[in-house]
Amino acid sequence: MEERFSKIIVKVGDITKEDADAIVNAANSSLLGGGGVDGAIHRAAGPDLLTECAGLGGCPAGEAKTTKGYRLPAEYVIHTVGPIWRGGGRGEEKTLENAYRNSLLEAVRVGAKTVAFPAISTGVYRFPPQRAAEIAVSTVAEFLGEHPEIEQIRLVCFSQESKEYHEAALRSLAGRQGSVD
Ligand code: AR6
Repeated sequence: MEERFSKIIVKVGDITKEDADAIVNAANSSLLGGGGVDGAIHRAAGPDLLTECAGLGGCPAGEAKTTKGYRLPAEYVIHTVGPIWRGGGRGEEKTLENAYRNSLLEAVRVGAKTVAFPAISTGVYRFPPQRAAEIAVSTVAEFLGEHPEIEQIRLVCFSQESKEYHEAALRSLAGRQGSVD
């Protein structure tokens, strides 16, 4: 398999436990905390994370901003905001792609070489999880092709079903690229 695909790890886990250089938070545009993975990250990082987030002035959907990781094993938290699914006709797919891509640009900017992502938008924001997994895998694979300095991207799924969607997307993409490269 091409090297960039072998840099993508798909696993089931709790992202707050990941010892990556940076973990990505599926936040909302206020960046002031919430439920789901956002709540878990704030609980594990401690209150200093909220204090730093409060000074960032929010974040539009598809963009990303970085803070320190405080009590987390990760050095940085990259906060991104995925799209709220409203049927697919409002640019949701492009916004999700932008959330992955801009998070990775933040990782490059701060020098993070290992980055862990949750399945952005697939919880409270209701993005269909199979399509979200395809976008996650294709966007991070493309980015790895452009940025060899990133050593590993972990797609940390919260269920076995989510893991299977990501694995299938990775197999399908690696198979397709393998036949043309
Ligand atoms: N580790 C990894 N994945 C997790 C964890 C965890 N500890 N906890 C949940 N997930 P969601 P969204 C999964 O709802 O859809 C917040 O309130 C979860 O199973 O956290 O982008 C924000 O403040 C799902 O697959 O994020 C926003 O208001 C994925 O993480 C809103 O939710 C994303 O689910 C963002 O919604």
